[in-house]
Amino acid sequence: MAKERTFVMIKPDAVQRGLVGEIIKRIESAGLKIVAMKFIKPSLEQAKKHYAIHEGKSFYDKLITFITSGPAVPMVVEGENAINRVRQLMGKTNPLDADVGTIRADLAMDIGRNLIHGADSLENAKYEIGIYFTEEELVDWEWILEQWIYE
Ligand code: IDP
Ligand code: MG
Repeated sequence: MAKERTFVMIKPDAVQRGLVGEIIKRIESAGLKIVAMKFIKPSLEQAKKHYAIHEGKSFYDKLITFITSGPAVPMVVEGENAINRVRQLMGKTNPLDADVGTIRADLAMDIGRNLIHGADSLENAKYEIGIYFTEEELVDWEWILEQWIYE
């Protein structure tokens, strides 16, 4: 096991629907440590960098319009296998394919309104963190509850 940092973004649909607290609650309750968080309207430049790997795909233009349409909550979270842990909490991309108990299955209806982004690899996590946060914005703090989360 390895402690990792991953990039998460609570998307504009979740903000509009008042689900920010619910989603953060699931992340916190799982035992992940928040090391950075912001409430911002992603710029076109940020969105294009973030979703560069999807450029040219059929859903790309709508995705960029959606992500830049309203406030979102980018976050950096840390924990053992944080990348896979967050992907597990999110569920599959299409809410219809996601397992019950995941954020997308429990709270979403549509692949284009699936509430949350989570990086899918260490390399992409580093890249995405760099789009939304400076090194100084990653908060170094001691979480005393950690001894009750990890053996
Ligand atoms: P992920 O968010 O589960 O990692 P990706 O394949 O990386 O899924 O796609 C990025 C985002 O693009 C998805 O979360 C979703 O919002 C959107 N998206 C992906 N595929 C489709 C599609 O077929 N139609 C509409 N939107 C899509
Ligand atoms: Mg992805």
